[in-house]
Amino acid sequence: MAAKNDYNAENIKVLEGLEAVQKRPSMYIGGTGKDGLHHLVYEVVDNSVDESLAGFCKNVLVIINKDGSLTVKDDGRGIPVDMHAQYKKPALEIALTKLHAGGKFEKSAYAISGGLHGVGISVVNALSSRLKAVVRRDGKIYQQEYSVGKPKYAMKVVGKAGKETGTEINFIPDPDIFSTVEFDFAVLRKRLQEIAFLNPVKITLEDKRNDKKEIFHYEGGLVDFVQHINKSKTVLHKPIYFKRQEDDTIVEVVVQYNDGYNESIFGFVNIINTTEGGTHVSGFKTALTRAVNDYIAKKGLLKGGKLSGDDTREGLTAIINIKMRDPQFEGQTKTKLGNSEMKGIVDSMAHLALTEFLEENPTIANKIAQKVVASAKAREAAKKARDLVRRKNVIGFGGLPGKLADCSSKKTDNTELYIVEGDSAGGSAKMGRDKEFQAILPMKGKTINVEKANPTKALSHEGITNLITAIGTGVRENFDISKLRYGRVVILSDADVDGQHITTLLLTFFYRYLPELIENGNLFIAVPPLYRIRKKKDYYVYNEEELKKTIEKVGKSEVTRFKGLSEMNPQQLWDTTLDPKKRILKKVKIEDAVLADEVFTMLMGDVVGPRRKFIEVNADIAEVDM
Ligand code: 0RA
Repeated sequence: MAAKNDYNAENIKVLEGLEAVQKRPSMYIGGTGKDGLHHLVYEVVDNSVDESLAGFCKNVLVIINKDGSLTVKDDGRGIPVDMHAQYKKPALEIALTKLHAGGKFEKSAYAISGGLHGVGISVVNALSSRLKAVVRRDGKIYQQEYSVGKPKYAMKVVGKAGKETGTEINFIPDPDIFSTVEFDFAVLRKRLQEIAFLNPVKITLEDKRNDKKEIFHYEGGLVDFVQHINKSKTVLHKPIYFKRQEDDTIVEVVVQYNDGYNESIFGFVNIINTTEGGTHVSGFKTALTRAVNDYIAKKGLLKGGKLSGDDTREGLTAIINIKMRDPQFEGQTKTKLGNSEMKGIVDSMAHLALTEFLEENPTIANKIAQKVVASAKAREAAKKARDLVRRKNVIGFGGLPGKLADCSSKKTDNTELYIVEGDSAGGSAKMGRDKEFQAILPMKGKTINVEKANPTKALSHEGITNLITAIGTGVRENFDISKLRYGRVVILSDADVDGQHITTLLLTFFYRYLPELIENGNLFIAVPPLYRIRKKKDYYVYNEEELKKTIEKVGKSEVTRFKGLSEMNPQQLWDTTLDPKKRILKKVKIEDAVLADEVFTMLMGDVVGPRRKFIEVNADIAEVDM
């Protein structure tokens, strides 16, 4: 018999039917939009991955079918089909039609599960207009179909399975529940690749709508993952990898420095991407700071001085992957690990492993030492440069930059800072704004590309210092959200390629120096209109489609294309981009830190190959500005 036989039909704790899920789907899958829809897929895939972690499944196939359904097929042991003594129903039917309270029903069979993830396949069934389960076990093929969670017939044997085992779930999400029922290849691709990096399983994603197919299988696990993240960077050494286990907790870490200036640390807990960090990440940071400082002190490499945590993380890419029981998730998006014991566990494990590694690998250790000592020296120089610029910049009032037209309200909640491209548009914006709550900071020309400049240079750039001073929070290690001077920071640039370039440069700066501002939801991009249509009154439109529609509606009319913000007078600027009642603001979010880091490095960094490839692949979707 299988070793983990504590799961069988009798052991399932049955609590309630699926009505609760149908009544409040968001409680179980987070929402009923695009995210919730794809959550259904992860829910099924997670079960297959759990089966692979238990050592019984090697392949998972995910197929987006032409009929709008999705199939997840694995080669695990197959969901059990034996009869439940009390319910007189096969375990398969119970697994699919009853909600198993207290997280996963098979909790004792599987060490890990966390967050929303792991609520069970029955939730998927409840939210599917149709679902078909096929199980291959004991030489037979069993099958049952369901409609909005209810069996259409009793489980039946439909054929012989030979030696083959596994579970196959095919479902159509319920269009009465979801606002969209169209699966997105790119969304699934991203998450499935991440799962494959973190688990020893081969995942194939197939899209039958257009015959696309991708296979994710990484024998190297975390080492492959860090190389994938660093592929557009010049790395200093081969990845440093270690894995340690203590009771039920598995800590797996990979570290690789590159010649850049950015810090990229990614944390995962039970395969959940902890974008908000948490105790595992802070434990790792403490360990790294200590281990590197100890090494440098021992070798006498930084006389008298000590490295700050930031020094030891310049040019660092690290992934911390934790598997543990009962993770507590906190934070705005419930992606911050809260278990306090984890800080100490990761700290001591990582400190020991890193110290050992540095001792045993002097060549790599010296490269890292040189890198971090150089960054400590540069940081010291940057601080001096910053102090100098700050002094130059102080023109009377509270050290604010002279170019800033501040607002009169001091209430951070409803105040706004507009960063405006060009002095002339800045001038119009100063006149057109509502002085009470809107501040204007004009940005002359293109700001510096911080992806290519070291922190000393970046932080002594005048535009950047003005911006930092106006925002008030400080950057990186000095960042303090309580000092934020405006509730919204809005980038406003022209609707042309130059404007987009300026926006990208600013976004790069915010992402690298003030990511907390983005995470906190304070950063926005204003959308300027493309055309003005004049017919009795003025209409402003923001894209070609709107232009066509408006002309159709109002008849022949005078159409002007705005070339840049500077062509608008203060009133027009107010009407189109400043007035909270009419303007369009896009909120900047970091949905996927791994991807964001990759894209910024690729687009703004200095390795040309991947950028060329990106441009080739995306050329046909880019808008060309004439
Ligand atoms: C509980 C026990 C056993 C397998 C599974 C669950 C299982 C569930 C799913 C869902 C999708 N794929 C899956 N594969 C396996 C094994 C019981 C035994 O054979 O001893």
